[in-house]
Amino acid sequence: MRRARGTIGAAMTNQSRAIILYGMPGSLYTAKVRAYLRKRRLPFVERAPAHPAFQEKIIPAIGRWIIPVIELPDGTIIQDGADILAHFEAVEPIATPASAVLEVLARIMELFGGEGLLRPAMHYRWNFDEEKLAFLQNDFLSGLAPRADDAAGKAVFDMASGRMRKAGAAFGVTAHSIPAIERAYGEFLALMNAHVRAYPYVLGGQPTLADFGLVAPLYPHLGRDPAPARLMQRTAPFVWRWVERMNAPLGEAEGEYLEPQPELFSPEALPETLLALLRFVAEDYLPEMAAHVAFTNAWLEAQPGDITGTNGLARPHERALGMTSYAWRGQDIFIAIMPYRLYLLQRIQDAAAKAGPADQARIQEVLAMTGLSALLTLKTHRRVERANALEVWGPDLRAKAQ
Ligand SMILES: N[C@@H](CCC(=O)N[C@@H](CS)C(=O)NCC(=O)O)C(=O)O
Repeated sequence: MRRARGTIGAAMTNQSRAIILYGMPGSLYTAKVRAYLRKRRLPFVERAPAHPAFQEKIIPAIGRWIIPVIELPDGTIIQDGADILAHFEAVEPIATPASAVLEVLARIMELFGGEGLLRPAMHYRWNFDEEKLAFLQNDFLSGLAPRADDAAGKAVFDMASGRMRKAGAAFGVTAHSIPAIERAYGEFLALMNAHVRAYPYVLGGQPTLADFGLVAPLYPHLGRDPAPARLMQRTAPFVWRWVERMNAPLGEAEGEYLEPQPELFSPEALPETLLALLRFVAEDYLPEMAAHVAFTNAWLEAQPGDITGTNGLARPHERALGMTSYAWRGQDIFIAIMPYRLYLLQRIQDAAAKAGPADQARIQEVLAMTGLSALLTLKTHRRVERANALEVWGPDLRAKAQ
């Protein structure tokens, strides 16, 4: 007994030196960070945002309610999935391929995963109430107000879920677009299923930014929520298993790939199943990024004063510039324009720009083969930067060029 108590005591001391992850089981961007910390075997404790320290310390530090947030043992606080991963990748990369060709592909799938799959994520989360409203309510309340009584809990859930239902509309989920969303997601699942049937991860034997981006919607919304989880198990069982694998430390969930796996694919020999996924991204998501860049450039043009270092909007925490429509799979859909997506797009372009000549040629070849060449040329007149855990505009690049 004494020994056991000692062990627990030691574990708790270790916990006080662990990273703290503020997040929720059903949160999309938390899933990216949690999977990364687990794969990397970094000790962490997950705290619900209902924890008093979130109110007392985190919100004042970052200025708004948002998850995921990590607090490092030295007190450093970081918000944003991509920035959290970048923090650890700067120490020693585990998810950023050494090959620039693969890095570009990883970052494309990271963008598509976290941002391009929001339509099916929001649709399958919020449009199956009969089957899952009780599940969602429990899930939300356990993160937001675990001690609330029924009436207070219902009020908290109604407010939070109302916000999220509105967000779905801002990503283009409407009665009109739902049939195409379901068809497109079905196509995606079939392609991803074929790929991970043969390989444990998107770029081969190791998880990269591609997998961490994709797990963001594919675990909490699409692989864990009742109705879409069954759809995934039934129609794409290898994707479901990949989701499970993404939540395990590296080495613990690859047993079915009997042969030793190459760390990552050779950029010269990319499997057809991967190229098919990239072609899907070109068809499904490239038009949305083109709409983002076109809208943003017109918006930047229309700004009267210097917006450098700010988001140019009335409130510093606003995350959308406005709404626009564009043609997606033969129908006009209406979407919010989010500078955060440009931030991730820039990272693809930066990875391509720093590549040597042979890699640049191969990057262009692969992107041309998959219909994604425009990803390298779609640029806004100002870069999106991050300051104080918010997206802000960098200097006007045209002014500098003149
Ligand atoms: N770019 C951010 C997005 C984070 C985000 O949107 N988090 C959601 C939960 S998954 C949230 O906190 N939403 C609260 C709100 O918008 O009020 C990241 O990657 O961390």
